[in-house]
Amino acid sequence: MPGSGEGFWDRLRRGLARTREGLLEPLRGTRKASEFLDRLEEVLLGADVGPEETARIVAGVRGSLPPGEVTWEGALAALEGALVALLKPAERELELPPARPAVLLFVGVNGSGKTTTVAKVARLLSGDGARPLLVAADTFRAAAIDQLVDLARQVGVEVVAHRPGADPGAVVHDALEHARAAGYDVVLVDTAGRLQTKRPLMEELGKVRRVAERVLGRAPDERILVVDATVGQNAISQANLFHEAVGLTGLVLTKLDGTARGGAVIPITRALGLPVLWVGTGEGLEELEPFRATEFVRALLRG
Ligand SMILES: Nc1nc2c(ncn2[C@@H]2O[C@H](COP(=O)(O)OP(=O)(O)OP(=O)(O)O)[C@@H](O)[C@H]2O)c(=O)[nH]1
Ligand SMILES: [Mg+2]
Repeated sequence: MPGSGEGFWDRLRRGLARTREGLLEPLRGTRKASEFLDRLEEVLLGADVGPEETARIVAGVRGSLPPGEVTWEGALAALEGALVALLKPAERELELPPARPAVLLFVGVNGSGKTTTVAKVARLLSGDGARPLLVAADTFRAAAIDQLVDLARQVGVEVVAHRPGADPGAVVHDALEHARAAGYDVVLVDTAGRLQTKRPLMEELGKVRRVAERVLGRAPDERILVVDATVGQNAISQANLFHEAVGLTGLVLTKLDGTARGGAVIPITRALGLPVLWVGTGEGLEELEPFRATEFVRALLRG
């Protein structure tokens, strides 16, 4: 199994390998600051960093490079500093509120990695000694329910599920009542990514949020958008729709291992003003890392 026995650092490094190669290979061998900056602009745009943030990074690097000849180490250190400065504000660790159960709602487009991420987060929370309960609120496909039930078994946590086609609001209602009565610490709600029925997805998600408000007297504590990093900057327009429906509080960026466009993390978090809680670096259930700007950038550049 890829990733087993590896630490956080190894998984992150491996997960970012494709982005790293795309970013650094074209820069190697540059001697002049001006040449480095020109090539840097090209590779950042190619890594889906976006024009605005690319300009910001290039300006940051220019400010800390001596004019004329540069060493590879000096150029790398300047780039590292500029990237960390940009990403630091996007760093936030999950903190569960004192109220029990805490509720985390996971949303996102079809195939972005929601169900897998729910299981990965449950695994992390169990490891920290919390008692998580999963909720199969993607009732549209039987396979979606089976997938969550199967992952829950692998992670060793409980799951509440209804029949396929059931009302997602009703599943969430039952799960929250059960979690409260049985003393669960945290409820993780997996939702549908696409509905081909008459029920529009955003309306349904809004309803799930309101059910939680009715049962708990507050909105789900986190409304987390799961974003597939391989779609790059397209994620920004998707995110706006989900933000309108549930009021997002954070992001998870998945499939960083499968893309050379990991640079999209920069425009995505900046455009949305949302923190990144975790990054997914593989299909394995242990392949989810908390997002820390310094380590992320070091793994990206130094591998
Ligand atoms: N390589 C890689 N694959 C991932 C990662 N996260 C999820 N996947 C894979 O992406 C595919 C879709 O994941 P799901 O968790 O089913 O996605 P979803 O958002 O629940 O999909 P729907 O319920 O159909 O909307 C699966 O094959 C996962 O194994 C990741 O970080 N890296
Ligand atoms: Mg799913």
